[in-house]
Formats: sequence, C-alpha cells, structure tokens
Amino acid sequence: MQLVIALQALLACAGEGGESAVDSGSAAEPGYSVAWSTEPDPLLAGDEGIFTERILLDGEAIPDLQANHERFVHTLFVSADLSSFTHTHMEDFTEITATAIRSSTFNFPLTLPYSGDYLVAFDYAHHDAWLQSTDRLAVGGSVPQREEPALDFATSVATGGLVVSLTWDVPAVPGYESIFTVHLTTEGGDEVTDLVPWLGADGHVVLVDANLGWISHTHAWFPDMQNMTPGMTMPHVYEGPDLPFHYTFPVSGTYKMWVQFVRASAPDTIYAVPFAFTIEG
Ligand SMILES: [Cu+2]
Repeated sequence: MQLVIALQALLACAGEGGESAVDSGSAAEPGYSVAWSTEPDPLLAGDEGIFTERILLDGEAIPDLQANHERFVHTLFVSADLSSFTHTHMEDFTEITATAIRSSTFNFPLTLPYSGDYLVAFDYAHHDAWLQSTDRLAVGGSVPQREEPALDFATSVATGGLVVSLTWDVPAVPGYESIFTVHLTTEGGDEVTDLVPWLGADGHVVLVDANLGWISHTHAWFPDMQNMTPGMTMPHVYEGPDLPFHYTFPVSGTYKMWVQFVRASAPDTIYAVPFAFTIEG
C-alpha cells in the first residue's frame, strides 16, 4: 500500500509545470518532457479536436527521436472512470513530415467520449531507450463519466464477434513475474488462428492501476524479449488462438488492462479487449 502511495505521489508531483495553453508531462527519465496542447482548449466530450504533442529533452526538440513499434509516439488516453481507452498516433491519420521529425512535434485528430479527467501517456524512444511521459487531461462538455469505475472482473469477454478469455498460468504476485494467456475464439467457438502483427507485435497489453497512478504496456512474450531494444524488430510468433504474456506487477491492487491485436481477416479492426483483476498483496 505504501508503495502505491509513493508511486502516485511521484507521478502527481512530476505532473506539475503546466503553462497556459501548453501542458507538460512528467517523464520517467530526467530531462525528457512532453509539451502538449489541444484545439479547442479544452477538448469537448464527443467533439473532434486536434491534439499536438512535442517531445523534448532539456526543453529542446529531439530531431533523432526513434520510431518504435512503427510509430514515433504512442499516445494513450484513459478516462478516470476506466471506461474509455484510446491508443493513437499521428501516422494513423497522415504521413509524418520532415518538419514534424525535426521539431519532434506530432498532432492528430482526437475525440474523447466523456468530460472530466483522463490519464495521458506518451510512449517514445530515444538513444535506444524506451521512454514514457504521463500527464492529466481535462475534457470539457456535459457527457459525464461514470460515478463508479468501469471494472468488470469477468475472465471472458465477448466483443466484435469474438470471445476473449484470460487465464493466469502463473498468478500475479507483486515483484514476481506472472504469466497470463489470452485465448481467442469466435462466438461460434472456432479458434482464431489468423493473428497478424500490429505495430510490430502479435499482441499488445496496456495496463493501468484502478487509480490511474500507473500505466505500462507489454507485448506477447517470446524468448529473449527482455533484451529487445527500440531499434529491434519483434518476431511474428503467434497466429492464435493463444497469446501469452509475462509481466511483473510492482504492487498489489486493482488493475485494468486492454488487450490489443489484429486479425488478417479484418485488418482494419484493432481490438481493445478490457479485463479487470485484483492482485493480492
Ligand atoms: Cu501505439
């Protein structure tokens, strides 16, 4: 419990430093920050706006920012009620220009469904290191979030014509590596065996704690993956129906995750399947 509080305090104090019109995210590595803004300011729930982010090192642009997982910056938005999850990139909407790279400034259209507080996470890479900055974003308008967090502890989720099941092969214990498997079938019970890599991995998982004091991500496990650097390409290993993940959770508590993958038969559908679970201390 103390660890959770310490982690949250760390994230909370690192999130200071916003200026008018431009907010600034905290970073895990000293010197790195993200200045961001929205048009309009604030964004309004349900209305498309533009989100602009500038990745900085010691306040300066980073012209040699590294693409990682086929994108320069992965930007994640999670609503405080845990009901809304968005994982997006400038490259999904337009070609990256030389100007964008030189100024390490990226933008994309963004529609967030509810008003209120969101966690924003920026995942990027520089000098062969994975980096993350986080911040909070307030959305205006009058489409309120839920009063209770969206936490469904079911281990089987039906979505988009699939049934997605979660099994803990090695149950999560704080500080020790856990193993969980996501099993994919159609609603008719046929195994899904046509997974294709999406953003350089067969499966992605974004993890948050229920208080949004912590966010992380991992990818479908393969041998030696702990030695992956941003400049390396992950192998395509899994076509389904199982996607195994290995992860070491830092502390006990309630977590939510979204499992992301793409099928060859529906290449434009990016699944984001939610699961909630509790890790006992
Ligand atoms: Cu991404």
